[in-house]
Amino acid sequence: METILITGANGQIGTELTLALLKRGHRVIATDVSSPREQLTEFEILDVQDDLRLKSILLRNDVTQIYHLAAILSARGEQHPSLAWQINVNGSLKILEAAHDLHVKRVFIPSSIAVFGDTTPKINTPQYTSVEPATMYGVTKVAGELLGSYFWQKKGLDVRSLRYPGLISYKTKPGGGTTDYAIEIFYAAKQTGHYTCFLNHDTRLPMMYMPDALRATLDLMDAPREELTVSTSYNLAAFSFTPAELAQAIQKYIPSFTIEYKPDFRENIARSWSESIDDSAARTDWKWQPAYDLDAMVSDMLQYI
Ligand code: VAH
Repeated sequence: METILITGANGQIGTELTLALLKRGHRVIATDVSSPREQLTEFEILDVQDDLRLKSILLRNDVTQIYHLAAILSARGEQHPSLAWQINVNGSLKILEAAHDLHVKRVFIPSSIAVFGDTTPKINTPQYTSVEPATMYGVTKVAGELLGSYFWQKKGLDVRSLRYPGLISYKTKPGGGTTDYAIEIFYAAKQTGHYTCFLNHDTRLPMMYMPDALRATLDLMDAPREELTVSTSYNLAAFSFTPAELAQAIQKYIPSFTIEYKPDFRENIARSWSESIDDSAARTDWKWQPAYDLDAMVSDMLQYI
C-alpha cells in the first residue's frame, strides 16, 4: 500500500484518480486550493506554490507517491499566460524539489498533446518529434516534461508522465480546456437536444475515455522502471474524431439531436494540435492498449450523464 498525495484532486482527472487509487487499496491524501463538494478521502487545502505547506503535508503523512494534477488548461492559459506558467511550471518545480528532498518514491506529472504545434507531423505524431506549441499551456507542458526528465536523469527521482489526449468523463465537469466541447455536447444532447460547438465541424482531435486514461496512468506508475525507455512523457492514444463525427455517434442514440458550429479562439488552439498519435512506445514498454472506442464511449456517457 502506498501513501499518495494528489494535487488538483477536485479536478476532472483528480476526482476519478482518487477513487481509482482508493479502490487499489492505497491511502490517498487529496489536496486542492478549495474544499471538495464531496469529500472522498483525507483532504488538505494546498496551493502547490506554497512549498512550506507542501513539505509539511508530505512529511506529516510520510507520503510515498505524488500525482501532481494541479494545472491551468489550454484555453484559460491563453487568457492568463503568466498564471499558467506560475502554476504549471513553478508549481511542478516545487513538487519535484520537495519530492527529491523528502525521498518520495515516485511522481506522476501529466503532459498533453498540447506540447505539439504546427511544426509537428499532424498524423500519427511520433514519440520523438518537434515540440513547438502555440499555447502557453503547451509551453508549460514541454517545460514540465523536461523538468521531470532532468530530475530522473540527474537526481534519480522516479518521475513518470503521459501526454494525455482530450479526456472525456461524466463524474466531474472540466474547466478551461479546448477539448471540453466533447463533454459539454453530451449534457446538451440530454438536456436541450441541441449544441453550439466552439470548434469547426471538421477539427479532428485525439481523445480518450476517462477509464482508459486512469488505467494507463496506474499501469505506467506500476511498471518496472527498467522497462521504461521514455523519460519525458509517453504519447498515449485511443481514438480521434471531429465534432461532426461525435455528433453523428450521438445521433445513433438520440436521432433528434442537432448541432451548429460557432468557432471561437479555441479553434486555433485545436488546429495547432495533432489529429492522431503514434503511441507505440507505450504499447511496447508497458503493454498499453485502449479498451474503449468512440461508440463504446458515447454509449457509456449517454447512460451515465
Ligand atoms: C485542454 N483538456 O483542452 C486539456 C487537454 C489535450 C487537451 O490537455 O486543455
